[in-house]
Amino acid sequence: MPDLRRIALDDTHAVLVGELPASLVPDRPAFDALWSIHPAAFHEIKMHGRPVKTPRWQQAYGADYRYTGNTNRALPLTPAMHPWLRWAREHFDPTLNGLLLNWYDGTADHYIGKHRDSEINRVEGSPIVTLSFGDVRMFRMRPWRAQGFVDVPATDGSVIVIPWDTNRAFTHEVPASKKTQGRRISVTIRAFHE
Ligand SMILES: O=C(O)CCC(=O)C(=O)O
Repeated sequence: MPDLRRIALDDTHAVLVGELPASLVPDRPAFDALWSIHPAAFHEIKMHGRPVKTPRWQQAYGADYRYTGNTNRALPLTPAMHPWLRWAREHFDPTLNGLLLNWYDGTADHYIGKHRDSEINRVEGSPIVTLSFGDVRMFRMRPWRAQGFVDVPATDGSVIVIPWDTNRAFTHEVPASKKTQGRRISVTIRAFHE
């Protein structure tokens, strides 16, 4: 098990935070290569029945992901992605099988709004593992339908694990900020039924 810090959100819920081994953190050329494969178009979701383009690029790999009224059709994993999935399966849950990448361009104010991850077709009890590369951004946890928040810095090479029950009780988001004008890529890893 990697060294993980437990950040308590209330009496029973927490997120776990740690670091990827340095060998799995992309160096600058590898980061640029990963950045270059972001989709040309923004993924479309449905909000209140209307099509809305997500304010960041998103692409599923390995397993389709259905959320907010649409399906993100998966591409095959690239060679760079296999070691991340292998590592997450070994340390957190062997059923993890799908990646969703998010590309955030700080100069374009990219963000993800508060949400709980969809449970459609996900393996009950499995965690969401998020790897962060590039510029630091805040990963904000809020209690579902209550006030307050906890910010967890998502630094280059960090790992944030959201257990199943925490995703039910807390939303997460990555807000835009004038202070963060760089590029960030998140690799989010989930377990889906085949
Ligand atoms: O980019 C992140 O760290 C969060 C991504 C996220 O919340 C999601 O893919 O559901």
